[in-house]
Amino acid sequence: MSAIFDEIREAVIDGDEDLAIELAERVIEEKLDLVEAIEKGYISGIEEVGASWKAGEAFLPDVMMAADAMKSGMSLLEAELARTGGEEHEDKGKIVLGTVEGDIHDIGKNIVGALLTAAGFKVYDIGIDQKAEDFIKKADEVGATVLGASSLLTTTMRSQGELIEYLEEKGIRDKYKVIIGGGPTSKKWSEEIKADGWAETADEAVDLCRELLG
Ligand code: B12
Repeated sequence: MSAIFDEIREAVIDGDEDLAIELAERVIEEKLDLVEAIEKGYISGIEEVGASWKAGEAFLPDVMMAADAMKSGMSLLEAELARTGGEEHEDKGKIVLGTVEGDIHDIGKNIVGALLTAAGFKVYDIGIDQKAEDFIKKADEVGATVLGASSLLTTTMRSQGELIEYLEEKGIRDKYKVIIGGGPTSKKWSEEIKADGWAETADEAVDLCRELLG
């Protein structure tokens, strides 16, 4: 069974989108563990590519192709997770998740979304480059009480603080729990901007939401 997870990992590393999709379809068809496929296949692959880039061994197009392969494959598994896991735990809580304004990185956010969905939360992903207003608009529309903001750039981190300032200005800070994450963020930063929580990894993000919504 683990052979297919290795194949997924390799497909992501090679940036082979068609294969990444085909393998996701096989995982669903063969009723394999969806979370295991995400973690041991797609996440493991993209981590490897990220490390290669950091070490100067991969180029930007390689990273983009790998990200696209991961995204396409994972989107099928996420839909399946929502279909099979969503209903029985639908009372666990609603979370709006997005990448802040000016930032287009979404790999980490997508992983967080996938694991939260797998844990039984209802996740509304508003995508990349999102303003404070966009988070709140979606939360109001669906009745979500947690806002999750991702940032991967030191230049866009401040938008996480601006989201909280916006809530304060509108007098609705108490309506929501704001959690943040992403490469350059830290517990110290989350305390500085008065966020309700920070997580270093997607697993920790799940624990955090359990604490906040439990
Ligand atoms: C992939 C990547 C890209 C891809 C993005 C593809 C995509 N669809 O996301 C592409 C090639 C498009 C890209 C573009 C750019 N990038 Co880039 N990119 C990366 C890279 C290699 C990996 C990031 C990543 O996906 N990591 C893997 C994921 C799993 O980790 P993660 O995001 O941190 O998420 C985890 C946790 O942080 C947490 N988490 C994440 N979000 C959230 C949210 C919540 C609520 C919670 C609780 C937790 C949480 O859980 C996740 C899972 O465990 C990093 C380098 C690196 N090694 O980090 C650079 C990096 C982030 N990029 C960088 C830069 C500079 C750029 C560009 C500006 C480059 C350019 N000159 O054009 C542009 C940005 C354009 C923009 N406006 O956003 C810099 C940022 C430097 C800085 N200090 O600000 C980095 C650090 C590279 C470097 N060393 O210089 N990039």
